[in-house]
Amino acid sequence: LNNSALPEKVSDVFDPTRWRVVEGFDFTDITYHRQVERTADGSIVRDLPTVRIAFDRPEVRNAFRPHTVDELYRAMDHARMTSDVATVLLTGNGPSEKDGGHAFCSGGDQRIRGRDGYRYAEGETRESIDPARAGRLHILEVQRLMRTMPKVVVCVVNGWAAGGGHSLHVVSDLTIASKQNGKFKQTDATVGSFDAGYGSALLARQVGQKTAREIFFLAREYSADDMVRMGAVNESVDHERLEEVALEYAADIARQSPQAIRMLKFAFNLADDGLAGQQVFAGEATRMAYMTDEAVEGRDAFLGKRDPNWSNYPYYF
Ligand code: S0N
Repeated sequence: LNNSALPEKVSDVFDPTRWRVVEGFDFTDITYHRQVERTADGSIVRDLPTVRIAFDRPEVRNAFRPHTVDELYRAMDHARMTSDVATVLLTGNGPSEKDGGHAFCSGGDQRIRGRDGYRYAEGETRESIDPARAGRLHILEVQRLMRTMPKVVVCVVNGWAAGGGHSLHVVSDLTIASKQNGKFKQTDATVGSFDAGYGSALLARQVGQKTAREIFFLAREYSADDMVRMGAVNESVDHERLEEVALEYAADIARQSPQAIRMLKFAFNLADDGLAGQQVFAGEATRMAYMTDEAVEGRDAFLGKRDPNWSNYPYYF
């Protein structure tokens, strides 16, 4: 690989020697890196099967605006379609230069939330705004992509996970969090918003109904250790080791069968996702069925304009 340049150190727990910037994007609100193996002199030997997508607005505790969500979706979708990527780490850059605050993501940017449901950038008005780009609550599209992509999404909570940021960690497959700086607070109701989909219903699956209602209704602050006890976080990790441990998770995931991982992910989702979950699981099952001689016989019989011969394929194994 030619581009062996070390990327900028975007966070206090980011080790530039382990990553390269994914080329072809011009992101302003997020960063997108691919894990690499380097020689001692820094040359890249090969790509490894993990990507790191990070909110990059530490001055607002990594709150997302519509443009951030557009970028997040594009990076996630690129990771989805990169066949040798097994794991997506979703995290936040920083800490903030202004006050040193650590953040994973503080949810929707409240400064641009209009009363009409639109999100206004500075100088924009109801008349000038493009409704197709401004009004959508499309973080929910990112949630669905995280849920349906055939890769493991690990939230690496380096600081505040609040509001819509809290919901992103709930939707992810696994969460690890900084013992010292990971803080969880579901502030949706405080600012008059509510994630009445995955953000609340899945949380209740993870921690139980009473605890989920407490988290939303009281909007209190919880530590990484609290969240591990409740069952919503897999591991609380010393801050300086956070991304190292995330990469250990990714290395373990990469040792498993890709097909088994995605079938398991979709199986874990199936009951909660209803028919949409069944559709995703069934799509994989159909793809696998196409690889059998039996399915090939059905196709060949149709193309050969003859009746299929199923005699070699038992009804019971
Ligand atoms: C995260 C908190 C607890 C951190 O507190 P701390 O450390 O005391 O820092 P602050 O001084 O409060 O913040 C530092 C600077 O960052 C700005 N800032 C922080 N969060 C946001 C934000 N979300 N939007 C805009 N700015 C933010 C502060 O203003 C401050 O700036 P300066 O220094 O200039 O004053 C604390 O910051 C906090 O509580 N933040 C707000 C958390 C919140 O309420 N988020 C929104 C909750 N709602 C959603 O996320 C919507 C959910 C969602 O997206 C969604 C879900 C379903 C359907 C649709 C949607 C949708 O709306 O799209």
